Amino acid sequence: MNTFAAVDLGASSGRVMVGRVGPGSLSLDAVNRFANEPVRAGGTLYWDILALYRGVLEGLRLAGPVDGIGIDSWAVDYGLLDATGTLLGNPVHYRDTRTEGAAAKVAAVVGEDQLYALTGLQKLPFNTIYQLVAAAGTPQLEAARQLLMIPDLLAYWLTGETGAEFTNASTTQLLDLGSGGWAGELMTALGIRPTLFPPLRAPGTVIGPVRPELGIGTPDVIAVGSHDTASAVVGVPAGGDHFAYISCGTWSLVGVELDAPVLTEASRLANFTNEGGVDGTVRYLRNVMGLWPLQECLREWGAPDLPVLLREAAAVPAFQSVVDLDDPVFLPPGDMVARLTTASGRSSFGSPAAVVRCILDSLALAHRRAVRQAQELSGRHVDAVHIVGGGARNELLCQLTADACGLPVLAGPVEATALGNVLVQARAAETISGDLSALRALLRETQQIVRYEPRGDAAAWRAAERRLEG
Ligand code: LFR
Repeated sequence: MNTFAAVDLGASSGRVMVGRVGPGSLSLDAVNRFANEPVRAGGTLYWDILALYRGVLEGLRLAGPVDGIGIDSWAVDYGLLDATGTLLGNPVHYRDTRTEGAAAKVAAVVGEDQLYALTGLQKLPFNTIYQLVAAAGTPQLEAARQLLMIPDLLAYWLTGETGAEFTNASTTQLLDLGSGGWAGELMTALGIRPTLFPPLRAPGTVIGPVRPELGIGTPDVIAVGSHDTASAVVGVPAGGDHFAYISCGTWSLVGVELDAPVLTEASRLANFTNEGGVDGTVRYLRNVMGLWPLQECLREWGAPDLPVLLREAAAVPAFQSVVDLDDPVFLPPGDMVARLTTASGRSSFGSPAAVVRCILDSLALAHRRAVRQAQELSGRHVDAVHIVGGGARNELLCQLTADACGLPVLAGPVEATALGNVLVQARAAETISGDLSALRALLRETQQIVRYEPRGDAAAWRAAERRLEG
């Protein structure tokens, strides 16, 4: 039996978990949970990276002796280091509006179809490529000598080693899908210095031992699927290939796992992405707005009791209002109830429960659309939908998603990301062995999964979808 610490940073909270792994056994305990509270200063929205690092260090201290440490976080964001390796300012939050207009600047240099053929990525306004184009010419970027993605930055502080973990690097839209290396020519054409980017490292490689002066021992930091969604997909307890997954938290990442990318024009227009996964897999998926609108409403309402609100929402009649959650109008923080009200075409919702019902009906519809499109565009037929992450706890959402998709939903584990992180470390340390299907078999043996059968009225969901499209 070996022990591994998983550092998992999400957009609203971070945690350090300890996984105990042996052949046929896998358990996970949280040793530290901490809020991730972005800060707006001087008009820019930043991540509070030092508060996150403090939470990580405290968690690693509480974890005690471990056989490895793996770090994952949300994607696309980065810190810049100067020539001495010092962080140049706080990393900017991907929801900051600085990227407005950047996509047009990129499109003027490289066509959107060419960019898709090269990188396979969906166009999200906050991809690293657009953030760097938006930051062009700033003294900070001029002074930068290295760019480290968030998990790589934390690994650098822990070990002194720099590098770019592959799955997360694939979300920058600066990776060449064909060669699997950095897209140097693309960078140069856009005025982005290729020398900023450190060499790539594959999930499962040892980054280096923790520096002794940190006082937490000297376990190895091991590269995992450092994009949280890459680790979450490892943590999907599916048997076989015919499944769709929804990694559901702040975002819903909805898709299928493939061996090769889908680069058709239809795929590009549907904004499906081909992110790099663990073991050479492709995360073929679409970003759906997820629980973010609900999280923002809860913040606005002063954090009411969610289980009570969800029970009330379950009693609200379905489809009173549906909105298109894919609309970028919902991306930034603040005023979420007002934005939902405008989008719904109503003068008011009348109650928080009605707002919540609107969000969950709309999210289930968005899940339905993405699961269908993933199958049509990839040719992969699915016969079940796995929901992992915090959303797996939301019974109403799981049931509505089963109803909307007309497929069974298998919900759990909630901590799929940390489990995926731990499993990749355990395999690298040779505590366990096998391919992704062997890792998933271990998850099925050890983790609780709740099954929701589709109920009711397929015609009502079709009608709701048409209402949204019309
Ligand atoms: C989920 C996630 C998504 C990515 C978004 C922004 O936490 O990593 O996969 O598109 O956050 O980084």
